[in-house]
Amino acid sequence: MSYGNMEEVRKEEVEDNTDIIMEGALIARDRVGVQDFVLLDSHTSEAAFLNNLRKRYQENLIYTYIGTLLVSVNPYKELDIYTVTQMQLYRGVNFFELPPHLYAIADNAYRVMCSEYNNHFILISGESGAGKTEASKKILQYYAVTCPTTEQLQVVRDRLLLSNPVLEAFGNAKTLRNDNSSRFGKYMDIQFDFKGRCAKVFSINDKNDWKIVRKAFSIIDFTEKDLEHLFGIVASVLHLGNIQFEEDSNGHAIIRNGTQIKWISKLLGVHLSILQEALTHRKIEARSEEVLSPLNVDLAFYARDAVAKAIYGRTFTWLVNKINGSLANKDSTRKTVIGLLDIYGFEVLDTNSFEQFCINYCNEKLQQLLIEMTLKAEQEEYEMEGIEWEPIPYFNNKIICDLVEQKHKGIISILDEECLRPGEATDLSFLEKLEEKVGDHAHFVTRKLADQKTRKSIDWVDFRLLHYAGEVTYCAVGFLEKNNDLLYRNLKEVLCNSKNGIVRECFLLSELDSRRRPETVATQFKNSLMSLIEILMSKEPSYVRCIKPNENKEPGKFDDCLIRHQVKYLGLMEHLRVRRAGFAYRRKYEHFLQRYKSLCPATWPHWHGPAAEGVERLIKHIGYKPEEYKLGRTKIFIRFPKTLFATEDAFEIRKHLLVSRLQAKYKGR
Ligand code: AOV
Ligand code: MG
Repeated sequence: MSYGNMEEVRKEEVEDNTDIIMEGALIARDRVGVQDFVLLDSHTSEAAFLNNLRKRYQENLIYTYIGTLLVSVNPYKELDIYTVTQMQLYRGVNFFELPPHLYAIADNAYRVMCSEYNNHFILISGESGAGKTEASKKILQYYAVTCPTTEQLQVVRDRLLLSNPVLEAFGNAKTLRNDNSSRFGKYMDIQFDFKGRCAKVFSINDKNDWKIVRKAFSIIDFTEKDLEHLFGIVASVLHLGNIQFEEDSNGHAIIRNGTQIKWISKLLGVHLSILQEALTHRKIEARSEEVLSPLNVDLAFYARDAVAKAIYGRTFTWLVNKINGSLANKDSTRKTVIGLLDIYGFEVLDTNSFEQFCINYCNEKLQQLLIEMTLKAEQEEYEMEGIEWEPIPYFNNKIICDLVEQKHKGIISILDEECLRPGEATDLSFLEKLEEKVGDHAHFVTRKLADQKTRKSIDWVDFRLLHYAGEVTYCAVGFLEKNNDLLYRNLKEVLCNSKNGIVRECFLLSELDSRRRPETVATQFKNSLMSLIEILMSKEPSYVRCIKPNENKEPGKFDDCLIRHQVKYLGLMEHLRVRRAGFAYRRKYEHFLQRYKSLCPATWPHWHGPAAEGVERLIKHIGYKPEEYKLGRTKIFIRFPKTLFATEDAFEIRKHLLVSRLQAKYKGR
């Protein structure tokens, strides 16, 4: 862009500073790489990409852009880049003027939201241990500290922050992949309004210790009674895990040691002998009679685990609902939101079961969303707008999502069908059905099919899915049971009559009357994913892609092979290619003109012709060069961010000028 005509509105120092920054950047570039992959000199090879990422990582520069997408590599050590001073630095600054940072992404989402009055979301993705949860917490802290808010919204945000340690205390666990692995997905809406008051600095200590969790509970409206009941539940679940069974002379299960069960009955407020009976018997309805049938040891262990899982699972849901309730904003004036999504990352453990299947399916869906909203949508838009474009090929993982979720044909449907045949179906018959129905799918392998498709051996109870992020072998054992998640009726009855208020809220008597078959776990999971995707699709996206640098949680270790694999499956190279060939920004003619019309005498204060023509006049006046933009059917496409930023700067200066003129005029009266 030539700055010729902008000089009247653009301060000299701005340019001078830019020059200094640019010069410094060039000198540093050799050592620390480029901060935006789009600026890489060489052609967009994977080697150059990795090289740049490695250089930066070794200098503790863990963030790099691809256009407006942020790539983050987990440092596995504390860096001094999350201070309040740093937060203030990123406030209101144009994207590329400072080193890449989560704060820049957060700030940018906030500013676009303010200028366009629309809702946003920040999607943080990457595999287990890549740093998603840490990133989401840092973004939340950024908003809490820097964004102006009303007192009422501040309360909601403080609660949102405080809900984190509580949810983590209940929803995280150590896994092979991550010491603090999220076992639940979390979607938060951060609400904003534009009155621009009183930013209050809120100091955050996210050490997940007990005191903080206790304190957090009291702030998010938990009473002492709630807490007593909640901790009673946690303790009872731990005791349940210690219960052992042995066989009596008839081969029936009996509880080995009476101490644990006494504690449980006390903690849950249920009758001891009824609980004992419920853990070792099953109530069967035969005609109009109810018969108690004793369980064998295996079934008793199953009942024990099922009840522990049900109590913990439902209590967690109760907790989330309670927190959501305390976050609900009673103020009815229109608010815009920035949604923050942090889920469990793609994971491959030594043995992968139904849980990994759900987690990896969820990651598959989010990858699909990202593809739909970036690679696909972007290229389709060029075509629609009549912009010349050489299509860039990419792997679309929709085929894998379909394999899992398609009605009647997908893995979840097949699993659900098997769950409808109690007594007949087994995990193995499920495996056989899979072979029969999806055996010839390119992304599905079992032992029967292994020879044709892969050389790696596979056990006879296993099936393998070729996910976007790599192959995962799932052990089919337990799939039916986990998907059904059946709790014996008499155990439910015991819990419905509990004196523990939370347990009673979680197990409603009405459930016992209902004859309707509850939805299976996989179907519930699929449905909630679908509604999440729907919510996200209605918002403007920003992306953070997290990369895990090594398998040992070791600071500073950059494992080339592991990182190359992630760069590949995250589709970062394709993203870069689309970015490099494409346009960083696009705006509808109407919006562009509305915002910048004051920069050109022909369009200010009103332009009466078609918006497209107004924009043409405007950019001619401010001196856009032909290679900097293209005009589509309904939008202007701007190739480089710096062009838009220069325009934005000019606009800001112009605005101040106009305001001060106006003020002078009023004073003069
Ligand atoms: P995840 O959320 O992506 O995994 P976390 O955010 O829990 O991963 O990160 C794992 C660990 O990496 C953290 O406990 C920190 O020790 C370290 N870490 C991550 N990001 C940073 C950072 N910016 N600075 C310093 N240390 C960091 V999972 O929840 O398992 O998918 O389901
Ligand atoms: Mg996490």
